[in-house]
Amino acid sequence: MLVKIILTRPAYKTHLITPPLGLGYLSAFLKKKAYYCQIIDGLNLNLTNAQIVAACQDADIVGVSLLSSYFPQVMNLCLRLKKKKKIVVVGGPMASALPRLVLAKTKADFVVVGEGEETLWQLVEALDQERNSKFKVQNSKLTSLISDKNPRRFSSIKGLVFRSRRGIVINKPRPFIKDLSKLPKPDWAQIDPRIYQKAPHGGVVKAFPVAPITTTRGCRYECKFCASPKLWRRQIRFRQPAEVVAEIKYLVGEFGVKEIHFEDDNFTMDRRHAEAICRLIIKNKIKVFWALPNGIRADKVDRFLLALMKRSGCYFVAFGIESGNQQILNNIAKHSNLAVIKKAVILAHNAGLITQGFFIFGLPGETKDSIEQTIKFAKSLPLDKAQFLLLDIIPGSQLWDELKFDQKVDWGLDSYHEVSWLPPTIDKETLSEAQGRAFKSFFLRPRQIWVILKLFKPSQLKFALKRLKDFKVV
Ligand code: B12
Ligand code: SF4
Repeated sequence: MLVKIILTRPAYKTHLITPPLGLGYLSAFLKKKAYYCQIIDGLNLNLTNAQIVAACQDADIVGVSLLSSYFPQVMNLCLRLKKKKKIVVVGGPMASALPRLVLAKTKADFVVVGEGEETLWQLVEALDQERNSKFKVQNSKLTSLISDKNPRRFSSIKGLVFRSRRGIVINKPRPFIKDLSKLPKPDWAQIDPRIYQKAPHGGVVKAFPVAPITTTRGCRYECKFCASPKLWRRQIRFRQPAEVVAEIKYLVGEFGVKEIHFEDDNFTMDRRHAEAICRLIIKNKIKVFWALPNGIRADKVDRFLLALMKRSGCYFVAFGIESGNQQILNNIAKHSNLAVIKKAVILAHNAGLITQGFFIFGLPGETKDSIEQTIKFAKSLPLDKAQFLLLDIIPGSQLWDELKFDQKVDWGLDSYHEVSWLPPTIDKETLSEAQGRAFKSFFLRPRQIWVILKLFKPSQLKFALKRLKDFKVV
């Protein structure tokens, strides 16, 4: 009997809605293994959890993707799905960082830690086999098995976490997929870039539709506020540049994609990798704009690479700068320095790229003075855009562990807009008002107003206004 898998994520308050690449990869992998898989993107379709549950009526297994900023919505969705006796699997960065907590709070049957493709597939196979062994002829729904599941069938699946009669079982971690070429390209038909709102990552776009792509998995660095080091164990794997460019070609040809957003942790981590992709885009004469809205490290660019990026269609690059105070950069193990950052932003600006800087207030060691230094530093750079966020202690980050945040977290807080932890060096009022003040100080300058008017398309103005309100600029 056919196993029907639905992959989903709930709606939550955000101004960023992009095709869920992770779900696209999972769906493609399951389909390659001949399973029926459907993606219901509750966020893009703006569905209530009740509507998602109704749409999952015929599903045997429901997989839910989880980032920490929408944990309350995921808890609610999973509890509803469990009421309908679905087999529920939760995966994604937060599930990987806190599997026990996620299993307990969501009442899901399984949590998948890390890369999901192989683990989810093996789980589906195991569930299917379990059913076949128990219900040879008649029946029926996989769901009836779960209360009585045979732990041995699941204990060999690396990366899986589940409940058995003896308590929570955490299987061995799954080694990373060495060769990313083995993965089929995401199931683009189900996360069709054409049906996504005009509110992509980074806010700025030159042309729609926009498709997100990753060309690597992981990052070698160890910044304390970031989840990547724990998620990817500081290892990085690269896709073949030719395969990346073939995917871009496919997206342009089949889906009319006009712009690509590389969502790697650091697209330029390895110069040769980035360079090869640029050269292949040029060689294949692919007419596409591209951007780096997720931010790259400032020490990973040079004049020649930036010029090549521009020639191949890049028009926008964001830098993870974090602070204008060197001691704070040291405190968070950023391994970066202000002079290098300044040089990189100037080079990118001179190469004709639109530049954005990401800054975080409230990092360890933050004071009233360091906030002023950061604002001053941001304004001293030829940045077109800047984002000033309040530190969010995210599951999987070193800060989360150091501060023992499990016991302090308030899942209801608005991620990056509300103070979630207060460094002893600053008071809450100063920190809370810093974000709005920094945005105003940065953007309410004639050059920046002009830049914003130029950057946003009329069709995007609704989203731009929403963002300005979120960031307390207007
Ligand atoms: C694009 C992106 C976004 C996009 C879209 C996210 C999306 N769901 O598609 C947007 C801009 C919305 C976004 C927002 C945020 N992001 Co973000 N984002 C990314 C980014 C750059 C790429 C994501 C991606 O497509 N990866 C590629 C795919 C293949 O990987 P994946 O999605 O992780 O999926 C794999 C596994 O996680 C797993 N998996 C995922 N879902 C499921 C579901 C099931 C059922 C199973 C079994 C497995 C599974 O299997 C997949 C395939 O291997 C990552 C960094 C990165 N390079 O991964 C950060 C990252 C995911 N973001 C992160 C954060 C923190 C955020 C925020 C949620 C902030 C917050 N406080 O939590 C904000 C939200 C702000 C807001 N209010 O909206 C963290 C997540 C940490 C965490 N503990 O949750 C990351 C890892 C960055 C980092 N290094 O710290 N983000
Ligand atoms: S912030 Fe960037 S450089 Fe630092 S660990 Fe995370 S992904 Fe790597």
